[in-house]
Amino acid sequence: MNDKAPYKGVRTMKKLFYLLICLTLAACGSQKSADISSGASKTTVSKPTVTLQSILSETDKGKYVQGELLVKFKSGTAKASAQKAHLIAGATVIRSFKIVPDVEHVRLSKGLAVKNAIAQYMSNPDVEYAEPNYIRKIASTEVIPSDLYFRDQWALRNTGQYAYGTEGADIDATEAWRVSTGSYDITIAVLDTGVDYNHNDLASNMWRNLSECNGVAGVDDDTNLFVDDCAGWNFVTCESFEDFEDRWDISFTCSQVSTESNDPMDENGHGTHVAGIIGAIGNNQTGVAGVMWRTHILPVRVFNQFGEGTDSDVVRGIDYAVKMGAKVINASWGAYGESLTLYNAISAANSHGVLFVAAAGNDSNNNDLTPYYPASYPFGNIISVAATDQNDVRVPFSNFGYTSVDVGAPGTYIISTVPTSMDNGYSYLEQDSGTSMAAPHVTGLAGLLYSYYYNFDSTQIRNMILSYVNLIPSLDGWVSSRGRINAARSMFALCEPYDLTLNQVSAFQINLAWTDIATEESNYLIERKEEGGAYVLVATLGQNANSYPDNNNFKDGTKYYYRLRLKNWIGESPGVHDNERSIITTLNPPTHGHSGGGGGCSIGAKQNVPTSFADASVMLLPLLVIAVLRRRR
Ligand SMILES: [Ca+2]
Ligand SMILES: [Ca+2]
Ligand SMILES: [Ca+2]
Ligand SMILES: [Ca+2]
Repeated sequence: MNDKAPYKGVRTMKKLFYLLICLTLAACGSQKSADISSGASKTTVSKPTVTLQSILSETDKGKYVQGELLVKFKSGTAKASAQKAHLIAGATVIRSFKIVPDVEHVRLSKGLAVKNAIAQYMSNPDVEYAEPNYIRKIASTEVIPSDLYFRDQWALRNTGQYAYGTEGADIDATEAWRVSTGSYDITIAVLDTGVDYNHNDLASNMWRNLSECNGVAGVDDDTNLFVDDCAGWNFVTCESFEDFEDRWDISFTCSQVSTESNDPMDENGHGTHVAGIIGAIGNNQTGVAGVMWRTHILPVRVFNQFGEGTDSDVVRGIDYAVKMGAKVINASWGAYGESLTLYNAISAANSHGVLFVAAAGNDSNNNDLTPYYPASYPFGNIISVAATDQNDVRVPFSNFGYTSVDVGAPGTYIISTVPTSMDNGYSYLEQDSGTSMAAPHVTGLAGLLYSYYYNFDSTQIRNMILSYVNLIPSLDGWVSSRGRINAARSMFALCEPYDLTLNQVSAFQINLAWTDIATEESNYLIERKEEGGAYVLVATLGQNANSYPDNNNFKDGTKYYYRLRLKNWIGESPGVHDNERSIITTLNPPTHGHSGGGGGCSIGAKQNVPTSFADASVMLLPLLVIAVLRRRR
């Protein structure tokens, strides 16, 4: 008896121990199956429970063919019963499938909505399910927005769809949008005829001075010396110029004096068209898509209803744009005659790091010989833009200049927003086409680049645009970069990998692996930090690197972060937060074939923190039981 009691106790303990081990394994096993079912490589899949509700809720998510269904009858359903079901729905069978027996592809009677037909079939006890014939498409490397007129925006994606265009003669916007579609943090000033800030394809992308919009009328709430400047500012002091011809000369006077105001509404159309090219709301099933789908456009009205303005008004506008934090100023205008005041204003914008994108002009002029201003000022922040057409040919009337014009961009047959009062809000605005429409494509790209390479200055953004163009013959010798902008080449130049994985293989090594998607890097920079610490550079690799074994004396149970940055002569990528990964180290990381964890329940790489933590605590349970057992003995 004396011997038996402790023996029985130990046996109970052992039972408890095995039970816990089993529970542990079960926990790991369930974790594993949960991981697999959420991943791509499904092995065994339990059949989804089909209800009318589950089918209808799926129906709302996809595109499908009107007037068709795929109907599955329960196996063993008599052919006559199936035919009767079709008869009730007024449907005819198009075909059936060998690989999925009992499924029939049916055509519905005219006017019967797919959802109603599904409900009808699902009420039949012989029917296992009835579902829409969904439309799928090839997995694409492009991002195609839903905007109604996007198909006409050849400048962004040219499939030869417009005016006998050439497929591929575009700025590759749909590929660039894989990296970024813009950011509300980027303010773009449109110095122009104003902008229709109420346009429904622009409104939510318009800059707002919130302290004024929510402030007191008549009071300069943000003390920027402009009272009630909620939506921008109108600097125009002359609404109409009149010319007087005398014997020797033509002189101009203002025939309709106006006073500046807090209303930058566009009365011409030009400014709204420019704004839409830069930043019409993208993917909203409405109108057009801007190069930036989201941004903040600051309307600075410096040109009157006839598209004319003076340097004195323009300079005030530049001052305002700089003061209100614009990253880029779009100047789709200019003239001959060098103004020192305009020179000084753009020089000041340059010293504030503001990029100045200027139209090269529309007079077939060589700007190297006869400068056109502001495009021809020699500042490092100016990008001077010539116009190309839908066949990647320089527009004949576009100004050029091998030293003074920088780059080409699409400028003809450009559909964009105009004030809602004109042409129902969208127009090609052919009377203004050319470099006026080319410049905002470059401005939009600058904004797109700023939204990803947020650490870059105006010189670096300018270099990213001018260095990664598509060389085109009709610009060779005509503009300094010899090419037309390419948004994808610029955006992907130093693009950080999105799929970094970490795998601890020993106490001294963590392996890093990723896909190299950057196209213009000279080096990869591997950076590591401990939780709460600062990143340190641990290695510099060459171009196209995609893995790295990080050897280090890792601390046990410590969270390490990694990120990859890329660099070349232009600069170093920012270290985008989304691309950062972390791992918690373990003293004895599981090696391949290790059985202790059971059921492939491994700790470490590719798992999120809570999962790792849960696994760790579950695995500690048996140790705890052993400890208890030993103490009892
Ligand atoms: Ca103010
Ligand atoms: Ca106010
Ligand atoms: Ca739109
Ligand atoms: Ca690469």
